[in-house]
Amino acid sequence: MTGPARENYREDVAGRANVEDTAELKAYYGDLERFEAAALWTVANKIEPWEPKSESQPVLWRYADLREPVLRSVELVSPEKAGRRVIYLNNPGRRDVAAAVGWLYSGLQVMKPGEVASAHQHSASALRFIMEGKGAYTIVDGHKMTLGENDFVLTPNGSWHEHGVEADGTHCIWQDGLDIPLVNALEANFYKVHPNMQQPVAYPVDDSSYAWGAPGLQPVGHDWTKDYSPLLKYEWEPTYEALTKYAKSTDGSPFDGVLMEYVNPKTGGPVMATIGASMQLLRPGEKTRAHRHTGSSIYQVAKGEGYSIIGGKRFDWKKRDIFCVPAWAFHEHGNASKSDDACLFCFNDLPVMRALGLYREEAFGENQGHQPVN
Ligand code: GTQ
Repeated sequence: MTGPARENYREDVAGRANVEDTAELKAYYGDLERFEAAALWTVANKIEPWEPKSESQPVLWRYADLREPVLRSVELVSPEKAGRRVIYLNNPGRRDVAAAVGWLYSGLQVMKPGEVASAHQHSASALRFIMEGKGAYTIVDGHKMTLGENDFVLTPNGSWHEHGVEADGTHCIWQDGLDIPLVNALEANFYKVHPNMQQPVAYPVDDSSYAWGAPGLQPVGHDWTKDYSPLLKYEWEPTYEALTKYAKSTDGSPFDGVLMEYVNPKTGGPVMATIGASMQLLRPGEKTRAHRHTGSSIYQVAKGEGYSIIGGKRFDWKKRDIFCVPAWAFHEHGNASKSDDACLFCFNDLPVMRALGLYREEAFGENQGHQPVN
């Protein structure tokens, strides 16, 4: 028989596949192949690992490395030609699906004053986290939002959205986060360009935050009929204030410090069906314990400096750096400063894990028995 040797993933553990290759079996596998079929026992141990095995590597993307190349793209391509001028984060283990980690995509988008990107919609859900610049805005289904540093904005799946920078603004850079790889894996991705390339602003600017952004209060008689969150922009100042106030009343999580999730005020649940987001505060000198969980996360340092140990590797970070935590990788965080707090913005696919009944979590040193016993 010609062709590449067929792989046979054997394990010498009771209950696992362990069939030796014989000439007769090899011929049999060849016969099956002709009918687009194969013997499960040759791949069972691979497709049913004892525990999740992420293809993704832990990566730190330093802003000091990326800022210049991102700005250089402004001279090299126009948003008209590029569609969107974005430099995306390409995890070495996930280049085939353009993921930053797991099934999540992320990129740095840059626009100069007066530029606008064309309005579009897609089945992927998206968010932005503003890194630098003045005058950035996003329009989502007619709701225009002005954006400043560390503001977080949603562009839910199916919504018409576009981004721009006002003529009197400065160069703006923000992080995009999308579930493009997931939606492509599910083979459910559609894309449309707006028929007029741009959409009209249909409501007072920042109306979404004015109506829905007050903590603990909701507008009465406001008929919100869309299935996505009516709050589309989460500003930095109230977020930081909420964290510092919460820090006065809690020891925080041993794994995450003082952690708050951004929520859809209508449901109290995650900001989008497939993407969750949070901001966490590490107190001066705080070091967390290590844990791991299913689901992938991408962090951006919103404030301060420190380090994270991810899958046994140490990454030292400072403001605007981005790093990822692959599924089921142990991770812990530390604030390097003895006097200032540090804040980490995070987005993740935990809502998918939870909705599908796949969420699992484990503290370091408390192995719950996923390993082979012999
Ligand atoms: O603006 O919706 O970085 O569709 C990649 C794909 C941003 C967007 C990206 C996108 C967007």
